[in-house]
Amino acid sequence: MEVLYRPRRLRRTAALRRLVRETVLTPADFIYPLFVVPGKGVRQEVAAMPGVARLSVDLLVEEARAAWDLGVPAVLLFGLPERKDDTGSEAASPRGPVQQAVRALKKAQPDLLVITDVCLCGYTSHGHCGLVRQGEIDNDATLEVLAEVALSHAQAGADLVAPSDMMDGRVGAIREALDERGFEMVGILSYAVKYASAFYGPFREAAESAPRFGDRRGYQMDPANAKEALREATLDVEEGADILMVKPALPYLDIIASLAGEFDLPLAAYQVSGEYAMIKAAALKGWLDETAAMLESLTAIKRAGADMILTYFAKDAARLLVRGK
Ligand code: PB1
Repeated sequence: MEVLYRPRRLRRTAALRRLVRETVLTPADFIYPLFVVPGKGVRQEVAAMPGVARLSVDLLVEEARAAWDLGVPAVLLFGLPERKDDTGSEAASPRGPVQQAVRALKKAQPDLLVITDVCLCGYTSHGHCGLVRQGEIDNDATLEVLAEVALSHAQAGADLVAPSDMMDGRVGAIREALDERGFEMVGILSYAVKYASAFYGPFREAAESAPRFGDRRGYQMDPANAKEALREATLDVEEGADILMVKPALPYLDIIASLAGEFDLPLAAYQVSGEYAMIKAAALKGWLDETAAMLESLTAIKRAGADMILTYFAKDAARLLVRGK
């Protein structure tokens, strides 16, 4: 039988495969999530996320600098406060761990992009992302608090704020507050399409942020819904988001592709803690090649249409891409 065309001609050697490769990862694609705690010299390993630790500001600056030196351009900060209360009042404190880390990072590494997570779940005693009134998450009351939190990050020097709460209207509320107080140049990386995912478990251990009652299905999206993602993203674009995010990533490549095709704003995807932990756990068991699985997952997320990827593998992946090991 005559072979009409031989696709294998372009797979014959590594050089040919590299020549025609359609998706290429670079360290500049990555945003490195970091957990900051009060104190000095503090490093608390997160059991469910091997290689990830909660760090005090001094050690966090070192970690961020190491990532920067490997070509990672940005970090995303999550704070664990000294104390939690029903209203998450520590979240907007200028002396909070995140606010202190922003100032320290900007001083130590001015060109590093510092992005801050804006939410209440790490600061509230009940662990929800918003204020709780009569057992319900009070959406509009939460907006005012989120705006104050975002302002405190902007005042500390954050380049972008990233609201991960999934309250309706939070992008508009934060945009208005930032503009009113002269921070019109601080951008919003919105967790526009964020699903009520089972893949956040390890993060909740790391951030001590699991909800004490109920769950997040009253504000995070139903994993079964795709069209709803377009509605959510459209709202955030109209409210002034500068970057859109889909989260989680690998279980939602269809959603990433859909938003990439529909919107012209930069698109982020978040490879969440459970995606990280799965690869780490299988590798520790000897069932998966960690490096290969990590790079394949990150390549898939970029191939689907993500312009940037939030990943706990950022430093490891950058080192592999730059040094080959
Ligand atoms: O890596 C992760 O799992 C991230 C989890 C994510 C952080 N933005 C949320 C997890 C959750 O819903 O508990 C935090 C929501 N503000």
